[in-house]
Amino acid sequence: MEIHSVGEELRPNSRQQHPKGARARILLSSVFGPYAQDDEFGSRSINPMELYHNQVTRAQGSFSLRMFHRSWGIMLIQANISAPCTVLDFPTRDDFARELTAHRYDIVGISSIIVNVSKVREMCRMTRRLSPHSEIVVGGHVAAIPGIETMIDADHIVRGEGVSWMRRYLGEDESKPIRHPAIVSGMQTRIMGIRLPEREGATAATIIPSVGCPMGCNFCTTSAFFGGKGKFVNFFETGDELFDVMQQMESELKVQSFFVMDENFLLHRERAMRLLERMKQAGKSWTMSVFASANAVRKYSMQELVEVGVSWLWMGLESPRAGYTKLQGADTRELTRELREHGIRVQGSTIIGLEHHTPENIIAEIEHAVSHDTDFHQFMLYTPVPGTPLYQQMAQEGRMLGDVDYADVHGQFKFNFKHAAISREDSKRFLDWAFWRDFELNGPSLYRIARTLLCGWQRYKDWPDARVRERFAREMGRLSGVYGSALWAMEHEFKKVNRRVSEQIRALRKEFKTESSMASRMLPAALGPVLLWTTRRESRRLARGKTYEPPTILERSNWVEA
Ligand code: B12
Ligand code: SF4
Repeated sequence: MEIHSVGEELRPNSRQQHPKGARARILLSSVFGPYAQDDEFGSRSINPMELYHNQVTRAQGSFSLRMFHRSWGIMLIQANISAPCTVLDFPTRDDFARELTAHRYDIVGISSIIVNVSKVREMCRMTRRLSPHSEIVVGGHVAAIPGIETMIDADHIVRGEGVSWMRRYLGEDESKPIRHPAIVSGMQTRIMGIRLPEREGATAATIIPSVGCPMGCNFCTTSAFFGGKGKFVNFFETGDELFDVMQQMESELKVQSFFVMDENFLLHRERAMRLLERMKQAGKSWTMSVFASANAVRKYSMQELVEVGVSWLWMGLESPRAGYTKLQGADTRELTRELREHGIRVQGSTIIGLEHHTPENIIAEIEHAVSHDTDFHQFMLYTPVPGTPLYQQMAQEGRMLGDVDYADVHGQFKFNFKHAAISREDSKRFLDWAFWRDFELNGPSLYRIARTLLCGWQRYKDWPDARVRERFAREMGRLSGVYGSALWAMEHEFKKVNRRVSEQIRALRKEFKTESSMASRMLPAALGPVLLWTTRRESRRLARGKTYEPPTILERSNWVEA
């Protein structure tokens, strides 16, 4: 068995090639579900396969935003090889077993992150039994676990970027340009007890310009996995390349909005500005959701951000006392306020349990975080993750707790290390309190994003640049009636539990009414009570323990039946 690390990948090695080359038949699978339950394979009910409900809106009950995201890493690999390939996303164990025996696969690739290592072990075991001739390749963040080679029975374990590794393994040209797969960013979206209809073009397309981040914060696993400080892997270097990919996705998926999966999109100003130039030339009124650090955001004027189409921004807030370079010189509270006034939804991210946190100061730090009044707020425990400089440091200092199951190292449970001042039990209490406090003070995120949209609309509805005007008008036209109805239901639901929030929601609803078209103004009277009913029904379901699972998806490419 071989472990391939980022460094090794750069050297072609003929011994690493599969004998069948690009004729090899490949199965690429994510780990099996169900996920939102406690089981012996490492599923945890508090760790569902959902972005928002897992780590952002989990305390918001039936107002929590629920949706699933595909496994983009294996989709990207599939799109960039010429071998016959099946992607099996979110299978059950039975689905995986069935697929292994239904076709003769030469290669079985398993994609996983660290929490799911027990599932990888089980999938390797199943593959050896049901498809003994297959070579097993394991990739993704799970490969960063020290001693992984003794924990799972795989032929290759790949650390770092997977497309170039797989191309080399199949004897294909590694240097060929990356072909971007058409990815609909989210699916089966659900809020207030209803599943939103999935119309073509209504959901953003995911664009993956790069993996890794050169900032190299000590706890950051994505940065470390793709080379660490000063390094990252760029798939699309220039604004022109990015524009072409986005244009292609626009026509394939009929979208005008994009979820840009780049750890620090705004850090690369030259690329973003060239993209803007091309958008202006072509009259594109695109919307973009991006991740960026505060210091990178500060490289742009608000007008530039709005013109590029940034409408949703995921930004680390951490703590003003943490001393991360990415925050230097940034007053994140002021920045958040300004962004929202320009119609940019902010998703803040705060770490609980930083080195300087103590039981005495943590409440004030959480209060500082929630006082940002972001549209969404992610809270995560400070977690030394294998492969990161922080993990190395903690291991050297003998502070890693030995008996923590990897399945519980997901940042939403308890510390996996010995904190100087906060106990393991208290770490969870403070984390849960942060989510609760944000919800209690700022209300449902759905209300907050409606408020930000309205701010943007009021500021930009008569803006000289037609692309910008059109973007806000599009969103307002599509959503104002729905938001008005949702606000009506929220206002009523909160009347008894939190009068202050209910009144704020009511004031916003009135404003929406004045800004909406006649049809949208009428909608809340009909749709509002329905939403109130579905919300209450959902609350009862959740209280009974209802959870949601992503659908199993199977996609074949370059396929000819054997
Ligand atoms: C989308 C996403 C999700 C989606 C799920 C996606 C899915 N279908 O599994 C959701 C939102 C549900 C999710 C949940 C969680 N996530 Co998540 N997620 C991401 C995110 C934002 C993007 C992943 C992505 O597509 N990246 C782009 C692709 C191209 O990169 P990639 O997946 O790494 O793939 C490349 C290589 O790794 C490699 N590769 C991958 N698979 C394979 C397979 C083979 C065979 C080979 C050869 C190579 C290979 O090749 C690819 C191309 O280079 C990343 C952050 C990030 N920037 O990557 C976090 C990330 C992967 N998630 C992470 C975590 C911790 C979680 C949660 C535990 C967090 C939590 N508490 O909420 C849960 C776990 C849920 C569960 N039960 O499993 C961590 C993983 C840390 C680690 N070291 O294991 C990351 C890195 C975020 C972070 N910085 O902490 N996540
Ligand atoms: S800026 Fe964000 S993505 Fe980049 S290294 Fe730091 S935490 Fe990771």
